[in-house]
Amino acid sequence: MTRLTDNDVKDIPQKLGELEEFLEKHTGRSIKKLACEAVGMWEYAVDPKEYTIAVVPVTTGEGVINGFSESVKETCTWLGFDAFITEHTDIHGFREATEKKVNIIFMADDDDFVAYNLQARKCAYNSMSTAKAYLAALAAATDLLVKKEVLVVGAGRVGSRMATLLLAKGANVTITDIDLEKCKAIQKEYPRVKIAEDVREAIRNHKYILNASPAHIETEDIQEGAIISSPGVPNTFDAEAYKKALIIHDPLVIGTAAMAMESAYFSYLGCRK
Ligand code: 2YC
Repeated sequence: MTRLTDNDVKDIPQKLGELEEFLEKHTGRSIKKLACEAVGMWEYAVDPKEYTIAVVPVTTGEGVINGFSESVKETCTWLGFDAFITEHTDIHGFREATEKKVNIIFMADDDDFVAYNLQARKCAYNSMSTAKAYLAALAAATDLLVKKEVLVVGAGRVGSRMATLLLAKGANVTITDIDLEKCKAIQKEYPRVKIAEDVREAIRNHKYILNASPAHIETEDIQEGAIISSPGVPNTFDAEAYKKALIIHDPLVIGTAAMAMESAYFSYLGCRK
């Protein structure tokens, strides 16, 4: 999993308004509405004010990313949740959250990023929620995906989820990755998924692209008027690329918003294992 840097997240809280305006303009959705649509929930099924969310900083592995917990907390607050960052980190922070009887705990180490709903005893996962959210953004920006040729760049956790979700939306899906074996594994499971062996040629041939890879997409390969929904970090699109195409990107907010809505929705659905 690609790890965010302090620089990626440092100004997320003060840029939430700008992201919301961008999404309203290009997808017709607020961050909250897009997140709800992504996870298949009715926007008014849950009242975020009724949910308390604790964000627990985790110091394992490569350690805390400055601004990460703040960005997660501010995203949840933006959605209307009562969110805070625990005073303590790691297990002590987890304990603090449980003692404060929160509904949802957000935690991320170097391998996983989850939103655990204590009442429903169920997790929302960043890779799945992000895949759904960026797919919903592409669908909203292109009116409908049925029968459209969509390219998924990257056959990792997010990309493979995007490919299967796209099939369910009736799109014609092509997947590409420098690691052909990953593409073949997906095609084995979902024979309708086409494989493009030449990544750059695939990008030149597609107007609709879901970018789930950290790899750089060359501006010269991007079609005029392309729509690229891109959770991939680092975001290496240059000004020229933003002129040629509609590029929907943010390093953390849209995925986190989908996690928060999905996790809260588990309570509404009365999930009980
Ligand atoms: O600050 C902290 O608590 C750190 N332990 C957070 C580490 C997050 C590592 N994961 C990532 O940077 C990426 C994000 C794009 C979301 C999922 N993985």
